Amino acid sequence: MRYLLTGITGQAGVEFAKRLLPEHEVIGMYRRTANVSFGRLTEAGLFTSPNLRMVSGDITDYSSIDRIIRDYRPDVIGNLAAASHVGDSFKEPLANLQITGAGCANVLEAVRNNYSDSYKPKFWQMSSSEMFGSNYTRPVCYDQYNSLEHFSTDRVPVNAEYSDKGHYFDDDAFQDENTPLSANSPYAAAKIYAHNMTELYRKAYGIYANSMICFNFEGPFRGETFVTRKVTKYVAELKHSGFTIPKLRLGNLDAQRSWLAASDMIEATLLALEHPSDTYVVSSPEVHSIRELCAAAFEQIGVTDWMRHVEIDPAFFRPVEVPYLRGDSRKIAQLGWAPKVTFKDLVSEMVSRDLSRYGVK
Ligand code: G4F
Repeated sequence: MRYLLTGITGQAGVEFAKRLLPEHEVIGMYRRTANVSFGRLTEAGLFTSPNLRMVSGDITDYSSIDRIIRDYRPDVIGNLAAASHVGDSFKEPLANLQITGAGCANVLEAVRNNYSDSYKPKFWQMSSSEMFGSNYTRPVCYDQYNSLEHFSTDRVPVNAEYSDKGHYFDDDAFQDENTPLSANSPYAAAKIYAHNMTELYRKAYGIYANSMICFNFEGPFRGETFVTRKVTKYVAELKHSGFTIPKLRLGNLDAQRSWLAASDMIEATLLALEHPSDTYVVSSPEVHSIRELCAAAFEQIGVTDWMRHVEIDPAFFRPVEVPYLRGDSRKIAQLGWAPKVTFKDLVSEMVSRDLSRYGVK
């Protein structure tokens, strides 16, 4: 099989390449810039793989995608390209519209224009749980679970007391494929557009187009400005420095996410491609706050009073936050998928990799 991956240089691109390259050909689309970085691919030992062909193209440029599809005729096309930092999207909202939103439409349109009786590639869009914004679904009929109501965390008072479980929400509040979408960032608004176009191209043009609504997926190749990697890298640097570096500056510690291992997200995406085209939520069942993330990461270097090393910096608060994400992945689970990596093991793997990057045993 020949896969075309847009956004090959990002975390998802490298993780997909790692999984696919031993058996498949991968065409990796990257944007040619003065300082383009293949650091992740090189560190993962993939850059020299004979099955990897890097081609330059720009997600905002329809013609380059059309050319790549015509030249290489990939069997499967994954759109991983996005300006994926949610906080940054508030600073450059229009760039997000072009890259994250219109970029997906460019790929879909190129697929449509190349589709024929003899060429029917499969497409998937990396959609995001950020698209749910403040919305969640709750069962209102507890014993049957067949009566559901949609809520918004906007209704939660700002100074609401947290429950003794460490969070405000009931354990049965969740997001699934039927939870209404509502953007809390320019990034999410662009992702909603891309998701809608994916479903539309499936319905209107009969194109095979999956929308994978992925919750936060993490791993050692996560970018350093995302909160998991920011914490695990700091922890490694702290140990390396002999506990002498300045405090770690973080924003909202109470946001909660269903952190998922990138490897589990990949298995779900590849499994979905074996089935009729559809939309799936892909999430870990575990929900943890940033506080719990810090506790787990610092514990690995023997620090329990981690707050001593952290300073709250308002610069990292977002104008609008997504406070609570807990995915219900029953639909993809029915196809036989289940996440394998626990939150604890995920954080542990990320800290270990950062410790080894600093040469700390
Ligand atoms: O790590 P984050 O920046 O990820 P976020 O915003 O949840 O988005 C990630 O997951 C999405 C899927 O749900 C993807 F679509 C998206 O592309 C990206 O991969 O922030 C996680 C949480 C937020 O609530 C944020 O406010 O951590 C909070 N946070 C607290 N301090 C911080 C920080 N986030 C960052 N990046 N940096 C901080 O210092």
